[in-house]
Amino acid sequence: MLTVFSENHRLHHGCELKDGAVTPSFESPQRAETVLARVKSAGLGDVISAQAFDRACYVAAHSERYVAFLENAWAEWTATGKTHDALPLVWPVRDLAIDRERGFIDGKLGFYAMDAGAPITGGTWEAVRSSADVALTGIQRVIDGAPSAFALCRPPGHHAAREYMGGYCYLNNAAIASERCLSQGAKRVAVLDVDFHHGNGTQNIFYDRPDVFFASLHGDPDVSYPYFSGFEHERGEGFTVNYPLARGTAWASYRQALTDALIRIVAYKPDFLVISLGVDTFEDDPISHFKLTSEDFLRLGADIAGAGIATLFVMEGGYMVDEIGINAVNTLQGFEGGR
Ligand code: SP5
Ligand code: ZN
Repeated sequence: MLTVFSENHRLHHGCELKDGAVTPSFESPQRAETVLARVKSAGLGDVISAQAFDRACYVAAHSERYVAFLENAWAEWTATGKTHDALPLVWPVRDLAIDRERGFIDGKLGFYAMDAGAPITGGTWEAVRSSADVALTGIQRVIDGAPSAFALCRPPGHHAAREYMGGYCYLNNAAIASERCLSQGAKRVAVLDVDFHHGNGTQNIFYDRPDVFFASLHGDPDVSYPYFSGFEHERGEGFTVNYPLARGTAWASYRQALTDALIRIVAYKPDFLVISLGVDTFEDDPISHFKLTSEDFLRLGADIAGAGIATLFVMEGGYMVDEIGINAVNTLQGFEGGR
């Protein structure tokens, strides 16, 4: 399987708040390097660089004003004299909710963010757009006839909605790739999100859309980030399906939900399948609580292959342990073995 990669991911290394303290983010440059090293040592296939795509490809999944915010946020932040990472500190919740962008950067950060988990640094925009280009380059290969490809995206994307960032995500790489399929002639696309966390951003972008089916398997929002979405009753226009799973979920019960999701996806008859591939379902992931083993990721890939659909894998989460490389590549090799 072909892997698409961009060295520009290294330009983004931000901070995060953990239990109230500012620390280096778990979403670190080391993650993508660990996965890339495993792609090479496992002999998965060629690695190519991302091509640059038009900004209009990002705006297909996001609003114009949100993309403009991402492009300009660092310049507006540093114009106020600050040199450290930009984070939002105030949000327009409930009765304060307005739909009018604020003029000042501190107001814009709150307006365009769901949490304080997406810091903006001097290199963030370049890394973020390159990550989207990685997904676009990968999906173009699949559109052009490859049975599969791996977009080694960083930063990840599935928490990014049409108009807000959060959870380490800025542009929604999987959604941007899905929109590319449709603009290139596909009739229907399915997105299957197997990251530990609910793909709230992807759900938001496609919630009222019959041409994109979205399924997500994730930690129950009663106890897991992002807490406010991913419940079973969220069905959109009938093309969204959520599988909130209990703390401690291991392969046997995970597979039941996966099988149900894949049956629905096959019945939908999509032209392409986009997998939001987070490996934070691993038993030793530091921020999650599922119990998948490295061998289970081989089974995950083989089950996805059973759908028999041309597939783009888009890297999402998975943190802090060397096994993220093994687990991501096991999924891809399981897929190739299962075809
Ligand atoms: C792409 C992706 O996987 N984003 C995840 C963002 C999660 N951000 C907040 C996580 C808070 C988890 N706190 C649990 C602490 C366990 N010690
Ligand atoms: Zn995640």
